[in-house]
Amino acid sequence: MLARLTAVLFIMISSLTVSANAGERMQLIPQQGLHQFPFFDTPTPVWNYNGQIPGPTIRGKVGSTLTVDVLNRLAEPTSVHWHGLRIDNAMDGVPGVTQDPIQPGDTFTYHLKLIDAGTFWYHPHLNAGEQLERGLKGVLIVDPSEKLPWSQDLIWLLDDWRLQKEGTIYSRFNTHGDLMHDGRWGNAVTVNGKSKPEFLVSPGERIRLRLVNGANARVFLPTFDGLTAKVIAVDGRPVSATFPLKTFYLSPGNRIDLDITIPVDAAGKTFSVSDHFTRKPFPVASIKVKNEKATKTPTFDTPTAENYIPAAIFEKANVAKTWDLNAISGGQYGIGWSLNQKLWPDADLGDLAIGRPQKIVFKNSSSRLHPMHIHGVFFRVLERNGKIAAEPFTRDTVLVGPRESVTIGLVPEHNGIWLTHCHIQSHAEAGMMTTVTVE
Ligand SMILES: [Cu+2]
Repeated sequence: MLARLTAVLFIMISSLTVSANAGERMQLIPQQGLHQFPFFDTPTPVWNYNGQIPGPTIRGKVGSTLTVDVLNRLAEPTSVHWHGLRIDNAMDGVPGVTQDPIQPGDTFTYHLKLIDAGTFWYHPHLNAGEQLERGLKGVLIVDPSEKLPWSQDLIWLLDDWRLQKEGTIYSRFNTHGDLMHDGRWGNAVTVNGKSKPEFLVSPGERIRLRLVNGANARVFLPTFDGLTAKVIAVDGRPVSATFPLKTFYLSPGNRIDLDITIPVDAAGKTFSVSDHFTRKPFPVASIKVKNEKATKTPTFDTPTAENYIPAAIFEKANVAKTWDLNAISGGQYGIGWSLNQKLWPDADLGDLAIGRPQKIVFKNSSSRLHPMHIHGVFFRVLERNGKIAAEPFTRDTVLVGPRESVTIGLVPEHNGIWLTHCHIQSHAEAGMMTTVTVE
């Protein structure tokens, strides 16, 4: 349906980001607004931050504290969660767990001490299926103390929308279909709010490309045709050894940072970036090389994590919690998504000892996808279906496939009550949430 409406607009984008400076105070205003999609003649009513889709890119320097005043101009309560940031529990943005909802007209001030340099993002954690889907999300970058001489630092916030012919967002959320399946998958994919944008580069450039999956439910499996993309960071932290991007399941919440050198002989070429997760691959964006003389390729080493949590420390670690993921009947929608047969807020909670290596097992007894996210910690995937998984990186969100069992290892460092949930918003709202208490 939408393909018919799609006029392929090539939009030249050099930078879509508006930044807050390190250590500064900024205001974030969730509000109603409009966004012009290329599929329609008139703008679509959305909810946004500061009048922009996506919300402003917030940048701060590692070690600094960012102060964000969130003034709620929506007609309903909201909150802001800073996905992946290890911050004070009270700043985590989860109503009912770490704070009260921010009522319409009220302001809540978040103080974010930035301890990890990397790619993060922010979004509401209340009525999240609807609030994210209507457009409330943005990227947060923590810059290292010394910047590397990348030619360009590109941010692609991947998203999808369920749009109707008349140019509006389909306004029924958590439908029977969403709940029975893998949540709300849209019919229009965007990068930074644009359809199939084209990014301009020069031959010889070395770019950092940060991919953020901000979709409610859609998993991306991005491929770069003709370019070598090296993964240098996952979920906001450097990998312990870089590797070429071949198959990385970028599930809702995940981020990957890529190191891409544009070949010096690529002048005039266009490289397509596609998604291969669904049966029918489709183009997401493209990288167009200017028809000009090659620039000198910057040479430098990207940082690697010095085995932040080596797999060996988990050999004797105990399993702190096993959660069985499955559908049960009940809850406010009739179909509940449960952790150990319990639906949030009547949840089976977890306890983790601070500073100690521990394991958690997510055992998916269902035939659906569950990208499981734990707030406030990074973890390492140790096993999938009982087989050793040697991922050379940590994460904060892991896709647990149908009937798959995933064992993770973690060393929690921050006290507090941290939400743990499926990042498919419909599943989370239908009960698939719990907490781990770290003390
Ligand atoms: Cu799920």
